[in-house]
Amino acid sequence: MLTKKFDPLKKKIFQVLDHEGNITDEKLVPKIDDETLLKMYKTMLLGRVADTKALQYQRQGRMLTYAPIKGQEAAHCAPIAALEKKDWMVPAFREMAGMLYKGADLEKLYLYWYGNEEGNHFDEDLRILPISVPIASQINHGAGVAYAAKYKGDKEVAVAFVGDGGTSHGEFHEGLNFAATTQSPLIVIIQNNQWAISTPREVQSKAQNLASKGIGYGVPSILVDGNDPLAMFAAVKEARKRAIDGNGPTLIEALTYRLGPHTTSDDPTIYRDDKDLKYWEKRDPIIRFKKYLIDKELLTEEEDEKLQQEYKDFSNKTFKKVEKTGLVPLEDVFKYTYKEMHKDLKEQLSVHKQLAESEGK
Ligand SMILES: Cc1ncc(C[n+]2csc(CCOP(=O)(O)OP(=O)(O)O)c2C)c(N)n1
Ligand SMILES: [Mg+2]
Repeated sequence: MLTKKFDPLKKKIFQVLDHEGNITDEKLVPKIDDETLLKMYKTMLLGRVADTKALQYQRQGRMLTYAPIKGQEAAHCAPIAALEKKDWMVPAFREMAGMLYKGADLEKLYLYWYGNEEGNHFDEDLRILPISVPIASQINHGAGVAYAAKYKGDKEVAVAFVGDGGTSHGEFHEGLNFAATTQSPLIVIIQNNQWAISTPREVQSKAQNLASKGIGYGVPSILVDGNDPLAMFAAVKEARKRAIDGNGPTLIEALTYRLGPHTTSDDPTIYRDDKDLKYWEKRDPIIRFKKYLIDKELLTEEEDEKLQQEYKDFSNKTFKKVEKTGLVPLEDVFKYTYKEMHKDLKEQLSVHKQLAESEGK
């Protein structure tokens, strides 16, 4: 059992591919058919290209705001590849490649970051909960969904995502404890990108690693190289089996790195050492996975270049479609945050209207 073999209290980290994309131990390689391997890679690559493009659109003043995923594609896409269609995804806000893998359209995802909540409403069949910005809310939501599945006797699991910073939040602990005591089929993935905005991981928590936080709740826990798609896939497959067999939740810490800014409002050059960035750029999950697939003769450099161009064109075409919908009126932000506008919101709306009038808008 991986959670026993790689004990987070002994600081062991589970890895299948080394930093260059070579297999560390053949026995650890999970069984994944070629079609799935290629789908995983292509979705991670689409995520990377669509992400780079989104940053550009925002800088051009065409997109409201955006939270980049660069560097974290394996940490959140490989877990989704290890699920069944009927399983639930409970995203935070930095899981675009995973959402694409689960079947969300890029158009919807761009629409959301364009500022339209319609982009956060997915077909029910996809079983993707809305993007949820309140930190660690995903763990309570996920625990609830998982408990419901158990209550109904449905053989399905929920996978909830949280950041390293989110593990300091109450809801992380409440949700994990609830799932443990009810033995609900929940898999929690901590995308430890080593920053909570500008707060580094070492300042965030004195725990030796974040996976160890599950031990206190009696939850099998594992620290995984989050830039290794094969290791992430294997860890989630095992966790899924445990959950389906009625043995409750698993906590997986995916050790990764946020190569970009926190959001488009952030400037990491102020607080981040360039040396760290260079170190992690060499451990890029896409480069590693590409090397593995080329060695396996499932992909060539030429095919990869073609895919990149295809995804650039697709992203541009998709975003142009989104722009045609036009920005939602700012008034909607005040009107639809709650069912009824309360006093403060009414006041804020009237200030907004006065300002808009004085600016001749
Ligand atoms: C409950 C709550 N408090 C504060 C915030 C503001 N906030 C947005 S992102 C963030 C940091 C999150 O860091 P982490 O959990 O590591 O996730 P990451 O952004 O690195 O993916 C904070 C504090 C929030 N969204 N929700
Ligand atoms: Mg973080």
